[in-house]
Amino acid sequence: MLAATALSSAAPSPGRAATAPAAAPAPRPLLTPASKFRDVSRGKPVPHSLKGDALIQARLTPETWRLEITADTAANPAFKEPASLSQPLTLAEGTALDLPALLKLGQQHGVKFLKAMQCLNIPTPLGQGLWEGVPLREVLRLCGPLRNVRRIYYWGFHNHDPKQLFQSSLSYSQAMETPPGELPAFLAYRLNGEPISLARGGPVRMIIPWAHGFKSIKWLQRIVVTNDFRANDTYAEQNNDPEAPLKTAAYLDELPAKLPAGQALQFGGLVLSGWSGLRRVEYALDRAEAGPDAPQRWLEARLEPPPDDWRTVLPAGLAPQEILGFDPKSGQPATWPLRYSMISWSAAVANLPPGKYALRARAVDLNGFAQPEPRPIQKSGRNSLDVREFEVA
Ligand SMILES: Nc1nc2c(c(=O)[nH]1)N[C@H]1C(S)=C(S)[C@@H](COP(=O)(O)O)O[C@H]1N2
Ligand SMILES: [Mo]
Repeated sequence: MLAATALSSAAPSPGRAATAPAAAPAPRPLLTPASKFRDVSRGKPVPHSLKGDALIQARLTPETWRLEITADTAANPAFKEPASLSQPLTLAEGTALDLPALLKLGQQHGVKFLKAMQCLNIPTPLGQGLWEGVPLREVLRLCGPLRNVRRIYYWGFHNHDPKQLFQSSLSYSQAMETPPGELPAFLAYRLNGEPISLARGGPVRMIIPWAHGFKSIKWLQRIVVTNDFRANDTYAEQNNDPEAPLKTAAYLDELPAKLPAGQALQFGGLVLSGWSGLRRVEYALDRAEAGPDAPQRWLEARLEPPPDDWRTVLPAGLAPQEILGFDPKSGQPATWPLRYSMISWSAAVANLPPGKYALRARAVDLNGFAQPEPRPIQKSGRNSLDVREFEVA
């Protein structure tokens, strides 16, 4: 372990400033431009590569988009009583929901919030957006009284090929009820103030605020209410926990492999506030020889504060008061970071003696659990500790 004097959280302290302090990493923009999200899309061809008539046939243009909502009536040993709904919305009967009708519903029931998109299986977040849409429960209400529904199944366009189906599900209660301060499951049609691009799953995609990306089905076209109590998620077939909520996790940016002696090391990354919230981010700097099992001295890093003026961050014309998770009076975020969103963190160390080092970072949640606790099973959401090795020469 290193001498305490070699370490400082935040900026190097004045008396021990490094001779050549490198600039602190600039915080990442809070909103990722739609085109800069990392893409996770199945399909051959991937739906967002379709063009012209193929796109129209796929009903993936704003004019042709339709959503069907039906009940699951196929014989099923898991049924106690088959589910039914009073008013199915179908293409055959010309009752399927179109985009103008969904947007109209949004004028009355629309929701907006910031959410990080994060894959259960990829170690870095895919992007963060301001998503807008209509709670799933309001869309289900269009179908009149539902009976014997225990789960909601949904999927998107998949080239009319059952083998390409990528589906997901929620319990009926998850769709209909929202605890205070929580965010509802919803059908999104805007991202960062713009219509959702085809690449991001538009015209309409499901967004499940508390979940990993696999619940947020893109190119949404079908909802089925069922009496089956089981999750049908395609992701469960690959040993993933289909009910896993977003994990609180810190991510460490790449570092230069070599650092001249006497220069301060500035570092940082992103931290995602998941299901269990975020208390702080910590880092530990050790001699590389010490190995991962050596006792580590964890020091607190600096978290990016909320912006002074949200109007410089949000799409034009949007007030923070309108966004879920913000205090409707003050326009300030009710928690920081906002639930299911990510911010930047940073720290610096000065005066490192020459040698090889290993830098680790972790998040500590609101229950006091340090990443990757309390659950070590990574197939319920990757949150293993990031390590970066470098040498001071
Ligand atoms: N229709 C459809 N929706 C999908 C997927 C898919 O392959 N097809 N991938 C899911 C997974 S696993 C993730 S992590 C997110 C990624 O969202 P993004 O591509 O907008 O970053 O989309 C989800 N929605
Ligand atoms: Mo994913």
